[in-house]
Amino acid sequence: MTLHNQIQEKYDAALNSKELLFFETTKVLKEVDGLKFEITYAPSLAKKPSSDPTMEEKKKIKVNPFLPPNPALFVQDLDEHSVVLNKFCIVPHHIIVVTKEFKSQSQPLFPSDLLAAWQCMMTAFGTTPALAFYNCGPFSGASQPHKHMQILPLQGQQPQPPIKALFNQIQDRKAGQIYVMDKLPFVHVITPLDRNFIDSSTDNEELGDYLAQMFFGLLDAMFQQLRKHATPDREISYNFIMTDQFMMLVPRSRELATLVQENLQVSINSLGFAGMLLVKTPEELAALENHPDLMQVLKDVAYAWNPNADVEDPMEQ
Ligand code: B4P
Repeated sequence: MTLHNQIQEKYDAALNSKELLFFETTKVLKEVDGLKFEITYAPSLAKKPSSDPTMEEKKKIKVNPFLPPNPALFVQDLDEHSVVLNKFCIVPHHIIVVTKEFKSQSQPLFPSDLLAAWQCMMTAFGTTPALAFYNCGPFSGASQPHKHMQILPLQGQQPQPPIKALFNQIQDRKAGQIYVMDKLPFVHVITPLDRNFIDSSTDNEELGDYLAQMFFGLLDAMFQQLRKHATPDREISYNFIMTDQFMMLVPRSRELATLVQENLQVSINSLGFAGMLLVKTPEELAALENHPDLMQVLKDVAYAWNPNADVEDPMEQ
């Protein structure tokens, strides 16, 4: 049976047995600087038990939902990873690719991680495009300290994440080159992937090595940008986004964005930097809908891009 079919079967069974909780949502689109942000409002998610404790408290409680995964949510074993259904999902068939052995969510992604994520992204949802993401480190929006990547099918009106519109504006982009996008007011790096190489590769080791080469090149560039634009005073957390076209990294300064006027805080994970924001209360929804500049919300939890840091930055587009 294909991974796609296994996910569908397992999802239906887990939903029926209530081992998997699906939360109804409504969406609001809000355009800022060419980025059509998608704000997802999931009111019943506010009642999810695991959304209460902080990551530190969870570490103390020492409940690891991925070791072992709940059999009702387990889909398939890969070499070093297991594919598991997301217990708390707002997008049907959302999967999590977890390491079989405990590894830290503060580690970078290695060839086997990236290969597993890529292969799942390509096969888990049939022809529906997908987005992979990794919330790395304590300020990244991650709630589980066991290493896991997440993969979402991109259904509905937008078959690509909103950030793709800005990626498309990079002139004469070349696979493997690292770019920054001048509409984003925070430190980030993005690189197009070489689909000709990937699609012609028949060797998993070669493919994993290629993806890791792109990832570590990007990580190195992210640290270079960070050194130029900020003076981080804490361990570096970051968000990673991968589609079938590109990889992107954003270093994080904090997990919660403060919506000052409303005196509210919202948690932002990697999806926020793909242009997909999640809110759980009407107050949070109103605050984001009425916010004069959603880019500032992202900047608040990232590191500000200093336009004077290096005017001749060769990466700038
Ligand atoms: P993390 O990387 O640690 O954290 P997260 O994705 O930010 O989700 P969080 O746990 O903070 O939940 P939130 O209410 O913000 O990922 C942990 C993953 O493990 C999550 O996917 C979690 O649901 C899952 N999980 C926890 N316990 C589990 C168990 N026992 N078995 C299996 N899986 C378990 O967000 C809820 C969900 O909505 C998350 O999946 C989140 O990624 C997703 N989401 C957030 N923003 C979204 C958006 N804009 N669009 C679509 N989905 C979005």
